[in-house]
Amino acid sequence: MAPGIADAVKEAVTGSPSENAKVLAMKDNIRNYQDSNNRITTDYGVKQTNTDDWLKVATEDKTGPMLLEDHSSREKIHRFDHERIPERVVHARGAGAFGTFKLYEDASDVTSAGVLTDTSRTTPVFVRFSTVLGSRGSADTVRDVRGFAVKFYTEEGNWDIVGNDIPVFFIQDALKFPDVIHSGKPEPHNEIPQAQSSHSNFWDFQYLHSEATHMFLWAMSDRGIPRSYRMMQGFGVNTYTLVNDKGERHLVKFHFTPHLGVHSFVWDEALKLAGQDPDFHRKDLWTAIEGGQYPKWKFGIQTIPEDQADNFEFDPLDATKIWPEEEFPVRYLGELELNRNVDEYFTQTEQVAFCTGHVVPGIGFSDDPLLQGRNFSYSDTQLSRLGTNWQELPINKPVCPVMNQNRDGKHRTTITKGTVNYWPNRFEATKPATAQEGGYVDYPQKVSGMKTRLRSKKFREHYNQAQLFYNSMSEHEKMHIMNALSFELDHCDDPIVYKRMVERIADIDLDLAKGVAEMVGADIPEVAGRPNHGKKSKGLSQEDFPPENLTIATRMVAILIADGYDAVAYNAIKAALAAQGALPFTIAPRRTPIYAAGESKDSGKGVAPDHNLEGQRSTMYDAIFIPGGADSIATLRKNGRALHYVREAFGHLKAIGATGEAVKFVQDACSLPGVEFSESNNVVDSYGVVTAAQTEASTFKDAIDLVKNAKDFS
Ligand code: HDE
Repeated sequence: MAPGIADAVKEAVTGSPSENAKVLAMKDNIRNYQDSNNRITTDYGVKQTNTDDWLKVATEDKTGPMLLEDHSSREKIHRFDHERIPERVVHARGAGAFGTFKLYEDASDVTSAGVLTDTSRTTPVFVRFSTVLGSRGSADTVRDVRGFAVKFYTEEGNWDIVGNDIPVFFIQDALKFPDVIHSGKPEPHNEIPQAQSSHSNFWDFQYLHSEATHMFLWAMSDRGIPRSYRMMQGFGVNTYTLVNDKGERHLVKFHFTPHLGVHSFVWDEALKLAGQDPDFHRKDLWTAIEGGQYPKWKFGIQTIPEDQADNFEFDPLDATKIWPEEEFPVRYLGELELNRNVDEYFTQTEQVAFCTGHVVPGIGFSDDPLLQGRNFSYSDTQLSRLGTNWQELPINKPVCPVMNQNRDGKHRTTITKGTVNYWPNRFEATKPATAQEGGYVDYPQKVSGMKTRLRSKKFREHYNQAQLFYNSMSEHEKMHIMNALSFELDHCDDPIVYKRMVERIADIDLDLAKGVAEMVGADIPEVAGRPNHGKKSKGLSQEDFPPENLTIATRMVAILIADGYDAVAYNAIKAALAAQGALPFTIAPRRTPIYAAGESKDSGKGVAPDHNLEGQRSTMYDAIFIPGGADSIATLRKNGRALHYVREAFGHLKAIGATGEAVKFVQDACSLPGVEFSESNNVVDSYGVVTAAQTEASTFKDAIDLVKNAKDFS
C-alpha cells in the first residue's frame, strides 16, 4: 500500500462489488431520487411548487405572455439545452461496468507494480466496451473493431489499458490516425454511411496504406462481429514496458481472454440485429451483470527482455504485428470480473476518460510510435470533451490521494486549503516522493540517433502476418472472410477501389482474391501478389478459444410453444437448461397465457410467455427448442413467423432441438434443396438439429451437448 493512502480506502473491503474502494470513494457524489419524501428544488436548492407551467400573465380564460423573470423555468430549459457534450471522436458508442481485478500470480520477476505483484489485493476497475466508427446512437452489432478499455483504480494511482478486441492496428505511426479515421467515418460530402466500413473511402485508404493489410483482415473476420462483449478477447495492442525492483526492463503486451470463449454472429444475424435490437450488446452485458452471471476474463502478459527486442523478423514495437504465441506464450496472472452495472450512464460510462499515459510505478511505455502519439492524444481529447478538470469527475478520480499544485480551470470542485500554490514552498507541502515512498521513477533509457521522419526496415514489411492470420483460420472462418470482403467491396461505388483492393488481397492469398474478385466484379487475378508462406499460428482462430468447461451458462434459448404444447417436454428442457446456467425464454404467438395439452383454459393457470413471435426474433437467441403437442405444432405450422423462426435459426447454424410432433415440423421447415434428415426419427447432430419422437431424457442431454459443442453458435 502506498504511503499516505486514506485510512478509509485502506480499510475498504475490496472483494465485494458493493463495497470496494472505488464504490466507497464515489459515495459522496451519489444522490438518490427514489425517495417519496424528496421534494423538487432548483439547482440552488429552493423547493419548487410548480415545474410544469412557466410563469405567465394569464387568466382562467386567456393566456398572455410568459415572463423572463421566471428564473427556475429558465434554469430548467437552460440545463436541458446544454445536456449534450461532444461525443467521442471515435468509440462514441459504448457500454461500461464496474468490476474487480484479482491477481493470482505474483509477477515481481518482471515488474514492481503493486497491482501485478501483491496477490492479496483486489483492485477495483471500470471497463468500457465500444464500437469505433459509429455515432453514439448507432447500432451495436455493426462490423467494426470493438474497444476494450480498462481503468484499474490501483493503490498507486489509475492505470488504464485502452485496448481493442483485435491485437493489431491499422497504422504504425500515430500521425496517420486522423487519416484512417476520416476514411472510415461517413464520407464528408453526404455523411453516408453511418457506422460502416463498407464504402469507397475506407477501402481506398486501406489499399493505399498497405500497413493496414493485417488489421483489415482481422476486421473482416468473425472478430468484427462479436456475439457479445462478454465473449471477446481484449488486447492492449501497443507495446508497453515492465520494470522490476532490480531495474530490469521487459517489453510487454497485455491480453484478456474470456471465460465464455470467443464467439461471433454470422453476418446475416448481425445485419438483422442492427435493426431489430440496436442495443443488443449493451443489453447482453447489462442483463448478465444484473442476473449475477458476472463476465470474467483471464488477464495475461507476453514479455520480451529488452535486450532481445532486435532478435525477431518483426519489430516488437510495430503495432501492426502480433507476437506469435508459439514463441511468446501468454502468461496468465489474474482475473478480471465485471460485477456491477453503472448507476447512471452519463456520469459514469460517458464521462469516463481513459488515457494510455496513465501508468503506475513498475509499468512504462516503449518506443512504439503509435503508443507515443496516443499518449498525447487521449488527455488532449478529454480537454475538449470534458474540460480542464476532467480528472476530478467521480468516475475518473483515483482511489488514492491526489495532491499537487494544479489549480483552477472551469468547474474545479476540489477545494485546496492552505496559503501556497507552488513548489518549492516554505511548508514543504506537496514534496516530491522518493522511490521508496512509491514515487514513479522514469526508466533511464539510453537514446541516440538521427532526427528523421524515417520508418525502420522491419516496419516496412506488411504482409507476412496477414498471411499467417489467414492461414490459421478454419475453413468456415475463411469463408466468412471472403463473404465479408465481398459485401464490403460490393458497397464501393468507385471501380478503382474494389479493383485495387482485389490486387491487395492477392498479396495475402490468391484463392481469396479470386473468390472476392468474382463476387465484386473485378478482374480475376492469375498470380499471387506474393507467394503465401503457408505458416500458421495458434491463438488466431476463434476455435482456439472454446468456453472453459464447455459451459452454456448465459446462453439464450428460445422455447417455442402454442396452445396444446407438451408440458412434460417443455418443463424438462426448461429445467435442464436452467440447471446448466443457460437462460430459457418462452416464445409464443401471443403473450397472454398459453395452455398445455389437456389443460383447461378456465384453469386460470397456463404459462405466461416471455415474448411473442413478433416481439423477439430467432436472431436474438443462441438456440431454439420446440416441444411436441399436436395442437401446438398445428398452430405453429400455420404461423409464418414461427416457420421463419425455425428456418432462420437453421440458416444461422443454430442448435435446434425438437420432440414429438415438432420433429416433423422442424424437418419440414428446414427442408431445403440438398438438406436431408436421416430416416430415423431420432436425428442427432445432423445439421445441428436434435430431434426425438419420444420425449426421453437423452434428447435433452443431446440437445444440451449440441448447444455446448456448436462451433460458434452462429
Ligand atoms: Fe484510440 N482514441 N487512438 N485507439 N481509443 C480514443 O480518446 C487515438 C488506438 C481506443 O472507452 C479517443 O477518450 C489515436 C488504438 C479505445 O473511452 C482519442 C490513436 C487502440 C477508445 C483516441 C489511437 C485504441 C479510444 C477518443 C493512434 C487500441 C475508447 C475519445 C495513435 C489499442 C476509450 C477518447 C473509451 C478513444 C485517439 C489508436 C483504442 C481521440 C491518436 C491502437 C478503446 O483520443
